[in-house]
Amino acid sequence: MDQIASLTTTKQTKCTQLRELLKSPQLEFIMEAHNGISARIVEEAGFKGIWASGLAVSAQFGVRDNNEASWTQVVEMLEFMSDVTQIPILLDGDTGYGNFNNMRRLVKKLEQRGIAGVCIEDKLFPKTNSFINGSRQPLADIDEFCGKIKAGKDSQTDPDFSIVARIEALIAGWDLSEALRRAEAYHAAGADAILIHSKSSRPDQVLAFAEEWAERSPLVIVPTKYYSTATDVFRKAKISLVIWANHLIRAAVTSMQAIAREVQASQSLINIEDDIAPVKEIFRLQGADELLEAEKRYFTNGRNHTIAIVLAATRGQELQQLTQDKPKVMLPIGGKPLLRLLVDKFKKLAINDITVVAGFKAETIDVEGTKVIRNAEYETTGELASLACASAKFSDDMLIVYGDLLFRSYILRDLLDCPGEIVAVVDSVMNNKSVSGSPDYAYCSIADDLSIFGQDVNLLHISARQTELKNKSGRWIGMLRLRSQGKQWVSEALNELQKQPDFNCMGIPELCNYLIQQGKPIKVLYIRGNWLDVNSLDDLDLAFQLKQ
Ligand code: SPV
Ligand code: MG
Repeated sequence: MDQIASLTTTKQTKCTQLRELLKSPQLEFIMEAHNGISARIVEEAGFKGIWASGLAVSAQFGVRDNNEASWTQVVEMLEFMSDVTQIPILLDGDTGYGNFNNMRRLVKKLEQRGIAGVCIEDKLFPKTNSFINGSRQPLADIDEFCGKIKAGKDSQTDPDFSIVARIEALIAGWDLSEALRRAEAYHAAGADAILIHSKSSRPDQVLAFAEEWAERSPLVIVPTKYYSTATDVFRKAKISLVIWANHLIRAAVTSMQAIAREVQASQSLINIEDDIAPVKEIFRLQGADELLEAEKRYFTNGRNHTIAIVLAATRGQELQQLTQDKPKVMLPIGGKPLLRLLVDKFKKLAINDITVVAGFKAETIDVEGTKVIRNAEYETTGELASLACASAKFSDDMLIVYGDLLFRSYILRDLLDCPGEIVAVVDSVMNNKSVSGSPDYAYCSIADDLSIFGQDVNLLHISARQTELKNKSGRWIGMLRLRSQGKQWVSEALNELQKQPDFNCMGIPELCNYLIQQGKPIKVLYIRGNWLDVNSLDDLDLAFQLKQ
């Protein structure tokens, strides 16, 4: 039942939400915001609505609260505020920015920008903030102001858009009866609520008004000056809505002044860094995560958001002394670590989400633009265990690559273009001199016909050992590409293989063979040379040539 109720609430338009706040039998509160980020902060704090304060919006523009910012500039800002929040915004619309005609256009534009209501005050354009020489400010003619309210009400298309009429009589030095006379007239003209404003430091004026008004319509107050009044007093007086009108801009000013002074004086950031929001918090408030998610969905460059998992847990014992204090992926090739060269190849093709599974001397793996995951059991486990360590990173478009691999960029480009749920890159040049180490022979359904057009070839088996099978088609180079279904197959296979006693000895070839046995097709992309895996000192020299 509760669930149904909350579902209905979330479907309400912003106009309806504001109207319900005004009509709510309990005391409600809205909080000032003056731009997009402060609007989000108000919403996150749990407020049910936002007061787009004229004072605060002017102040954040650095101008006075005297209609110096044009109404369209205000509406522009409102659009930012409304776009990033789900709660209703009540605009402090000053005097309506002109006569009845301006009011008509204002209401129309506010509705178009998702604003739930507007509060207009019975002063003259251009207005001055009520707390500056309030008693010297002339009030609007009652009939003229009623015409503005009527014009606004007649212009709205959402029946729940609210117009709040703000009475400045008490501010301007008139008495309670004038305030009530005006309230009565504005109510009759169609105002959805009355805002009674006071600059007194005590609540007496508004309480007296509330008593006389006797809930004829919702009553709104702005206790900026009588802030020390206990909130329960407002509750008892049957006030509908309290506006905390300018406290976020004031908080921001205090904080910005203190930080600016400190940085200027100390010529350093060291004293303030811990006292201000981390940059990450700004990103969060801006909704950066949502954009990353959206990029995965929409920004495909013709393909999905490809991620790379680099297996780099082994030391590279064959390289002896060189890998005593670092794994071979960190060996410099022409001044750059091998892993850096690999990462650069990825980055060149906009593959920026790169996870390295490290093991031996993992702490020495320090390549900008990569995330390192550790396989703590690297000494007793193999490639599949390392791959399983990265399973949380698996995505619908991913590469699994050995960390000691170097190749010309076109190989990766062609792999990204190659169809198939799982694609293995196979070098059909059997006597490739630049390839050392124990080869992973690939046995494929069709030999490389050297055509420039892709052949439809399936992998039948990979073996590091010579097998009886004669029809070796080439060597798997240590690079796989998985799409969504392929990723699913690999995840399931890892789960199954983990149950087997020899899981810790298994490498990617065993995974491929298992998948093939399960009837999952692995497609083959043939290449002809132009790659190497670094296994020996000679390879390091060759790698230098391939690094470009
Ligand atoms: C505003 O927030 O701009 C207001 C309320 O009009 S007050 O400044 O308290 O008059
Ligand atoms: Mg104002």
